[in-house]
Amino acid sequence: MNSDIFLPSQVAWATGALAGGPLIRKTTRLTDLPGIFADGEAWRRGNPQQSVYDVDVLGSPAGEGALCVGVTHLHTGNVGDEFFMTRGHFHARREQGEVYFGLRGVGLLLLQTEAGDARLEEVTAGSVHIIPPFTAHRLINTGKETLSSLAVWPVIAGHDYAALAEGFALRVFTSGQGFEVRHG
Ligand code: PAN
Ligand code: ZN
Repeated sequence: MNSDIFLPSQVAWATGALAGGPLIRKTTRLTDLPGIFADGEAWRRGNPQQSVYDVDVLGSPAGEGALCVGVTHLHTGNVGDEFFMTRGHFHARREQGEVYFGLRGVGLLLLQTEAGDARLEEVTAGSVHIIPPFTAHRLINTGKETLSSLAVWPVIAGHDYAALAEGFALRVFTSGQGFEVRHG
């Protein structure tokens, strides 16, 4: 009798598709991202209903010590010359870190300290990103396909979006076949 053995949830590494458990999906559309992109006119001209990214989260863990597992699917596209990106946030509990894993596509993980120092890490299938405590984070899709990234974070971390109302210190724009990083 194997009645004590449960089938766990599954992630398909090639696509980031999660299966085998209660899943909550949150879609963030262009209309949900006012003031995020540098070119406000281009943002207004875009289709407000266009999905920029979907986040699938497994289950609803609760309480100190519990971990959330989620996959972000950041679609390809741009607003003006700026690549699609997530809103980005600090954790409300600033001391809580997170781990991101690249699964599909190519892009950048923008990290920024509370002092405003920013840096970028390349995200590719198999990349591992340890987001330290006290560090804001945002994904940017610089590629031609959806960028999918698995994340694990403490449920108590919470999300503080307001602290970045002024935006991050770096922005990433299209440049020929590649990208260009600009300050401010
Ligand atoms: C991720 C992010 C996800 C969406 O699960 O929440 O990529 O980005 P925004 O929350 O900035 O819209 C995470 O970092 N959780 O803590
Ligand atoms: Zn986070």
